[in-house]
Amino acid sequence: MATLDLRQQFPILNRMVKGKPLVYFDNAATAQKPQRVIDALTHYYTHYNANIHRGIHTLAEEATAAYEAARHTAQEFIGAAAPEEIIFTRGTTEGINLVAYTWGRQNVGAGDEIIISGMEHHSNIVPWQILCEEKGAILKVIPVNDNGELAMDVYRSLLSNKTKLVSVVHVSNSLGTVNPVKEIIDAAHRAGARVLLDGAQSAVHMDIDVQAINCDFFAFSGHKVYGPTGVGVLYGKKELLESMPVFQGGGEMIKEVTFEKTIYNDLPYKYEAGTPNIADTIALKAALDFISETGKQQIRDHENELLAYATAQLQAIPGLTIIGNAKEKVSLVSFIIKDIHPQDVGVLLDNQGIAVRTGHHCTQPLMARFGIPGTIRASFALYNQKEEIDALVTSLHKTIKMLL
Ligand code: C6P
Repeated sequence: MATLDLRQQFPILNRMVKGKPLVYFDNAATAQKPQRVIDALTHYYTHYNANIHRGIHTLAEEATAAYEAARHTAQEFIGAAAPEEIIFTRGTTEGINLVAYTWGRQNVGAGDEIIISGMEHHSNIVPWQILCEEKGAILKVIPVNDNGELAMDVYRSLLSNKTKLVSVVHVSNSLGTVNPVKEIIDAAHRAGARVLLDGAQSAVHMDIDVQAINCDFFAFSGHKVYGPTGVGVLYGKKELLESMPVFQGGGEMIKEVTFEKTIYNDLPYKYEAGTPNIADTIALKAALDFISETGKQQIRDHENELLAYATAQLQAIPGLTIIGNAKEKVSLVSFIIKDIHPQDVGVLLDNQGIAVRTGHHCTQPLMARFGIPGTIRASFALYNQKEEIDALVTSLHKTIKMLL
């Protein structure tokens, strides 16, 4: 893959940090934006800023058309059957909460069970805890083995006719593990449960086909797929979305309001109350087009190469331990170095212009499972290069000398 050509499309990668060229390895937190995404935002505000679905004037029609075009692109990007199955949200967190507050309230009762996994992000733990507390339901957790993989035999034994929902992360943000979601979904369906996939980390790295894997819900965030912050997608099977109660009330989600009764709008507008994030949704389309045009397989090949290279280089550093050695991983390496605090490493790397994330990565139970407060996480994107991994390794050697 011509990474140099691709890199040039990301203006931020030209900047210096602390007098050094920026090495951006915090892509799992948020990815950088190609010029065309930045341009889509400016173009909207410069030429056709208007509220959507309401006005009959030219600007409103142009904005509505661009917003709905983004829905079609998102539909194609994840292989949904219909545009009505795409609900625009603020991000993965809001998508999961939407399902917990609507489908969850309607379908989970006292004594029912929800299964999550030991490697969930807090946003796929807390909404279910809130629901379980409210309803008297029980939260069950699939354990994680020493390699950072799910204990699938235990998972199967947790499933029963009490299981109402299995909500698991597709790709772990802290370990990089790719979970066997088809197997998880098929087993859950056999037990009569629904499945939500947290796609926050998978959407950018993997080919997503929600119909082929047959998940019931899939949530992802725009900002991790080279798009803007503040916009995300919740996919739901049409018959489920149709049968669920509404989430927020307000404009746009209604057909008719009287003081006696409100008739709700059709999908997908039923779940999009108020003026949505029009500009960022339009720019999300530019990001998804960018990924599709670049080619997911090409991106994956390049990222796999970076992962293999980084794993080998990092493993060779004395005292460094990689946390998460699953057979199937995306391009992300989490590690600790003896008993050095990850934050100290992060600060010293930043002094060399290298951006990594340190800490618990919003997965405190997972860190507890490994008996550590946190890790240093280097996560790679399509624009990263082997030379940058070399820079990381050199800086780590310097850092270790200073701290040990
Ligand atoms: N993980 C990370 O550095 P939002 O904040 O709604 O866009 O995404 C939440 C979220 C949910 N699930 C997973 C697996 C995630 O990785 C994230 C976001 C970032 O790992 C920020 S904590």
